[in-house]
Amino acid sequence: MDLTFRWYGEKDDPISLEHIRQIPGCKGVVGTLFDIPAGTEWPRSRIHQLRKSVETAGLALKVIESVNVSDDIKIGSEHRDEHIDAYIQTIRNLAAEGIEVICYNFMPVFDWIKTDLDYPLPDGSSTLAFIRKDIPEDPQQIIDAISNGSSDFTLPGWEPKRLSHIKRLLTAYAEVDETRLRANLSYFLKAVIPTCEECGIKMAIHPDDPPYSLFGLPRIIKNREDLDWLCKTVDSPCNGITLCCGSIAEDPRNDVYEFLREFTRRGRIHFVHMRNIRHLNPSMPGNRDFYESAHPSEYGSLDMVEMVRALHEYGFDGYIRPDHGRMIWGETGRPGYGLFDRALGIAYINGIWETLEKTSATGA
Ligand code: DNO
Repeated sequence: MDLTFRWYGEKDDPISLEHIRQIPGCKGVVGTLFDIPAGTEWPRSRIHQLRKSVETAGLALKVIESVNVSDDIKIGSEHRDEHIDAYIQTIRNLAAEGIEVICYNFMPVFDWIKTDLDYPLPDGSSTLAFIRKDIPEDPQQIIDAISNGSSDFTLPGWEPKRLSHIKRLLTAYAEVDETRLRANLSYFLKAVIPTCEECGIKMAIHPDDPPYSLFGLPRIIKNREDLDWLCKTVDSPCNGITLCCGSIAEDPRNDVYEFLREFTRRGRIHFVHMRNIRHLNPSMPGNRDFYESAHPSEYGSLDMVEMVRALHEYGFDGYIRPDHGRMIWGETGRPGYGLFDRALGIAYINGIWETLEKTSATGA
């Protein structure tokens, strides 16, 4: 298991590689080429440059988050084969630079959705939150809210250029129901997984966040059945999962501990986003509002030791990154992606892992 830290690149991230290197236990960076639009090949020279800068800082670059899948592929438009060809070439280029895991998602239009990027907590920090009643009727309003709340940073999955055509995009998805979206994901995987097998890259799908439909858009990676379907649709160890604990646990019917155990046992979890969330009013039937808490168990609704134990018990040997962090100690930056709280997250996860290693070795 290696702990990693998401980094958006020299031009796009206020956090430096030098600072990331000083986080105890952090072995690598989860990188991206943020400026390349979905559907376009990532040139090998750009990947090489990124790898060199990460390695020069004493860190490893083994995971990419994300190589985004274009809307044309998700919709199944006439351009999808062209875009899939570019994706396949990107896989080859990444493999040639030593990348092992590609995190991606198959969520239509919107990647993750939160209603508040600056939700105040009693200790004076702030965090991301999802309050159902604050989801507007008009999707343009959520685009504006996210863009206004993100302090001039582009957030992953919320590319202003792509979303500037929101009406056109939603119309293009009008015919895409769950069945069709599933068929399109299957088509994509059948096309790319043979290349992954050939060059040793693992695809790791990110679950839907939140794990249910909003704005009438289909959601197909939201529960145990969906993950089972994914594994079976192309039955290859290269066709795997980014187990985002927070996204899965947002629906209290999902048993995140069981998912971690089951899919690690099956060798299908290649990457984990570790985060804790606190459900708001959990006793209210059907209520799935929550905020992203500090990592330690006592602050949220999830038992972090049990989550790490599930991975440890089944010999997880992939990559973990702390997921979003709160903004603490006066830090400002890309919401969810500051330095301090995520660094605390790594230290905490590392401590749990070391304890499990030592106690399991001595049988304590
Ligand atoms: C949010 C992230 C997602 C994730 C993508 C993967 O902060 O967890 O944007 O990177 O869904 O493609």
